[in-house]
Amino acid sequence: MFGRRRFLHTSFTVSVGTLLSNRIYAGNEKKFQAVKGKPVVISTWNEGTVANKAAWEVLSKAGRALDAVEAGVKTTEASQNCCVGLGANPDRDGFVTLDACIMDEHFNCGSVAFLERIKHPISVARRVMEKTPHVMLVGSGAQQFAIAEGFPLEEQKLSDNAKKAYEQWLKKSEYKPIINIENKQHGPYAPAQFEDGQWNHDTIGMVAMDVNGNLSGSCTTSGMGFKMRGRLGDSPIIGAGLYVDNEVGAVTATGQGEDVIRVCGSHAVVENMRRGMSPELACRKVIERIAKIKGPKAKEIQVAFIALNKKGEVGAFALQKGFSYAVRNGMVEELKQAKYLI
Ligand code: SD4
Repeated sequence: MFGRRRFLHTSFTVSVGTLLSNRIYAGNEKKFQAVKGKPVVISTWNEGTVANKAAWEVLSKAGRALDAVEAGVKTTEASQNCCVGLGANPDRDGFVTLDACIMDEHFNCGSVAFLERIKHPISVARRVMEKTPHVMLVGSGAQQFAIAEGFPLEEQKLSDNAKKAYEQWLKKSEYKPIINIENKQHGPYAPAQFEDGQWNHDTIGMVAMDVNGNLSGSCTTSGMGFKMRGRLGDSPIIGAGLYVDNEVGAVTATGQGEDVIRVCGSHAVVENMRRGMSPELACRKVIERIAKIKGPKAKEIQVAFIALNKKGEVGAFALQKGFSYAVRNGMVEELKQAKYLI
């Protein structure tokens, strides 16, 4: 499925405006004539390519960015994925708990966290935004709201993949519920990186600009695999895992949520763009700040940001090697490897 996409090994800021200004898209969406810098969608990790397709269905028909970012990440929530949706890895007590947030072009935002047994947390987050006077609902309250809104309560059950991974983790972590709380080596968190080199996360964050130039973003995750029960990362927190300012740009984050939260990561990247930085530089500056704060411990974690500015330029930057992000607009559909610091 990735065969027809171009894999670039170096990342650079893509001026979508430049790419599109002279060109009419002549692929499957023949009817759609892309205009300067828009529409465009970017999202985190390899799964982003699939999610972008669903978002593009909306954007290419002149739909709203908000609808695109919801539709896009719903595909990941519905897929078998280690780190998004009900098929994902559980917390250390064996329960899948989901976090998500969404933000539109008017600073409207909605979020759910520590949500169990609901297949599409991103859509519940949108309902929180649209139907309540609140921004965040968590835990059983969020679940209760979801049920009242007609979302089915799914079975309390791990996917086959998650069950295997959990059993494996229990063995390797020498899991001891109480002692591990104080055990810095094995708990309360699972390692940020597994022995095979894979990062212990793969959240999907997506930001998009529609044909009218409006920005929106979404972010959805099961959080760190084998996390402490009740733990929340950055993903459901507006300003940390996601931020949208329709005059400036939209940003989302992935990686070790604790370290994104402490610098209000996505908001900080947007503010850098407000001061005139390109999306990539704006991401880089916040990654550098995290690296400075962490010192030598920065080597133990991964954090990455993707950003889109009002001109339709996109960029990304990661702390470590191995972060990919997917870009889609009227002429580009590709998975890119982000530049990194360490
Ligand atoms: C979290 N930021 O819960 C999420 C995890 C993640 O890629 O993004 N993984 O901390």
